Amino acid sequence: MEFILYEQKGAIGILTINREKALNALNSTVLEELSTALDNVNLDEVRCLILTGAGQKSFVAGADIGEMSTLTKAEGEAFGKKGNDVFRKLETFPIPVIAAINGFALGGGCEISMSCDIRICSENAVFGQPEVGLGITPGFGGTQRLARLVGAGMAKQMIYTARNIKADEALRIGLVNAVYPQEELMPAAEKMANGIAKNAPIAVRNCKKAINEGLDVDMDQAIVIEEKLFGDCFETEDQKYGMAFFLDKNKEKVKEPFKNC
Ligand code: DAK
Repeated sequence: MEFILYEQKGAIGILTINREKALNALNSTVLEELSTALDNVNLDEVRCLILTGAGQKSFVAGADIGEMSTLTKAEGEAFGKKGNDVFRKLETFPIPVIAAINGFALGGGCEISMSCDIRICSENAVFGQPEVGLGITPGFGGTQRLARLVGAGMAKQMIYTARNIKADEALRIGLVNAVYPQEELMPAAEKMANGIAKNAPIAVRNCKKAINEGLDVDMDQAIVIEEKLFGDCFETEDQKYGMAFFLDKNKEKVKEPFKNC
């Protein structure tokens, strides 16, 4: 692939958007390759993904403005669909995805991070939705996901003013979970990913589904979704092993990795 790097490290996978010269801006090729890379993740082995950008300056500086500048209405819609499809693929990807935001996360960059389950960033990270300054609305889910994450008032302020915010403010408003010095970001992301990967995979996947699907419906329906996914964990090898391990009073016993079945 031209713009996507993928590395599997045991039970975690690291996807890197590798278009450093353009600050990892999302053009059509990046979006297509990202979609293919997600399709190729070995879900029998990989239990958590990390998404990051190449270099130390930018995670993703947005959709490619050069490519977008000449689009017709129909082409703009097609570009938007391509982006939305891949963002949705990330959001509904069966295993958790951590965005390790290593610099600029503007426009489509902020939006792609919001399609991930968890966001952590480096101290130099900058977030913003600058679209209204370019004459467009956030088109990759920004108006929807930002409001759900940080509340409508703060999302409206960020989107209407097109003002960028720094890492500390992103932390304060709950857009990211933690901020690290640049050199500590990937080790922290890998540590978190490995921590997730060691838990029962079916249960983790079901938690992701329950949280995502439950947030889209009212509480009565959400509880039914949770019940179903809770029930689905029973009779799995992982549930039997996890509970048997707890009930076994032999303190010398070492916990085996979960088998994902
Ligand atoms: N697109 C294309 N190239 C970009 C880019 C981008 N978004 N951001 C940076 N680059 C390129 C620059 O053009 C420059 O290329 P060369 O001149 O070296 O060839 C190179 O990356 C380095 O950038 P700078 O020289 O500008 O670096 P600085 O450190 O001076 O500034 C910056 C960094 C991040 C502050 C600046 O590059 C910047 O403001 N970039 C644009 C940020 C931005 O406005 N991003 C939002 C884009 S709008 C839609 C769906 C989604 C969207 C739209 C429609 N539909 C539903 C249709 C999404 C829209 C967006 O994301």
